[in-house]
Amino acid sequence: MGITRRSLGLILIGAGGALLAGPCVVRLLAQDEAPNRREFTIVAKDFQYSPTRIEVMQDDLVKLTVRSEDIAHSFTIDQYRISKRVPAGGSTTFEFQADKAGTFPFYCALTGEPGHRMMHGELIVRAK
Ligand SMILES: [Cu+2]
Repeated sequence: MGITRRSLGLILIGAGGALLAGPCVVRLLAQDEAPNRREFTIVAKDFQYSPTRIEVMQDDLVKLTVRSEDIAHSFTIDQYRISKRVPAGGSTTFEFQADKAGTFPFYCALTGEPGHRMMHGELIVRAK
């Protein structure tokens, strides 16, 4: 008995099929676990942010635009090491992955005028 040429061919085809199936399975899983994309715009004006509260799920990919409708401001979240300057009358857009769950204050770190210190809000990241 032993392996005939024909059955050897079938075995090889079988092995090839398994190899091809491998990456497909991985790709499907990766798609399943792809982070949700969330998009927000925060307006800074009169030493206030609006809205003052942003809520996302842990691991969401967050795209944030912060727009100033008056003077220059900043947008800072210490725990996420985010600190962005927002130009007067302009905006800044950035992305981050909300991988840490919890409530994280955001604030304006500029010091030129006392009003900046009143600018507060919070990012809420709900645990998965
Ligand atoms: Cu400010």
